[in-house]
Amino acid sequence: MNLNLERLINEPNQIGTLGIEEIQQLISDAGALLEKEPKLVTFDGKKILFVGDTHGDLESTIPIVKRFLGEGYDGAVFLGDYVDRGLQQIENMNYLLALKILYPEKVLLLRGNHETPLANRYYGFLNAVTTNFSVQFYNSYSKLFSRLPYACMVNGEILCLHGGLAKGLNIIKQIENLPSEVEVSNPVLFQLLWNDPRERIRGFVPSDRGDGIFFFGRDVYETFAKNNKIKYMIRAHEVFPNGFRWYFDGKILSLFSANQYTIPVEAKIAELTPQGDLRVIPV
Ligand SMILES: [Mn+2]
Repeated sequence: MNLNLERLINEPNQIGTLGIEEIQQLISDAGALLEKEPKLVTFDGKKILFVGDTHGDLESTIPIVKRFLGEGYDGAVFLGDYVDRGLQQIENMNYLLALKILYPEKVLLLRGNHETPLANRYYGFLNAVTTNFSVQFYNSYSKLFSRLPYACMVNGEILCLHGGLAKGLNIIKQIENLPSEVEVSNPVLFQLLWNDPRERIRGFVPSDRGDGIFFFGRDVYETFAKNNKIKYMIRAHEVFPNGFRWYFDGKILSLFSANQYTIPVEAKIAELTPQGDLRVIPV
């Protein structure tokens, strides 16, 4: 069996017609690629697209991918949270896996806190996969999720990750040694996927998201950025009605890229322009 990936990307309505064997092939081909990727990916390019949470909203992912393919981008960094909550979680994930397999060097899929069984048990993906396929099949996805990279350094100065900085993370290279866990137990990894920045706090403050999750203040970010020579951080994980927020006077860009969500959102993505600016773009 040979999937026509190009056709799949160009005719997204095909993605909902895939059978279990075809999806298994997507998972295994993407898994083989991800197994070779480091947990901290380095990526260089002049024109790069950044995408926040899509949460099963294939209707938002399609125009984003179309833009990526049509406008001469050197790469696209997806910041995690592809599944849970939305109407087409399986389709959204499979569509992005097909894109990754077609453009393995240009497309980067980072892990979000929703690429874990902990989130999938409560927010819909486990249910979607078991209803349509089986519990065993869900395990193929969760194993794949454990292989996703945790962060990306773009042009040596833009740090991309899903959630935020973590207690105990001082040097960016530490991310390289974080484990590939299906159930996330490493506290630094857990916080990378779950933490959020906050403007008017100092240090780390417990988050209302749950145990072991923290808000981090500007002081935490500035120390980390100085020690690791980071110019910007781009992350996702938080929803805003207008789809984005700049934290700490333009140092951290937070993106949310699903138009259809539990609240109305004007979804946004961002691009690094060849001039070196970060530009926020509507989806
Ligand atoms: Mn998230």
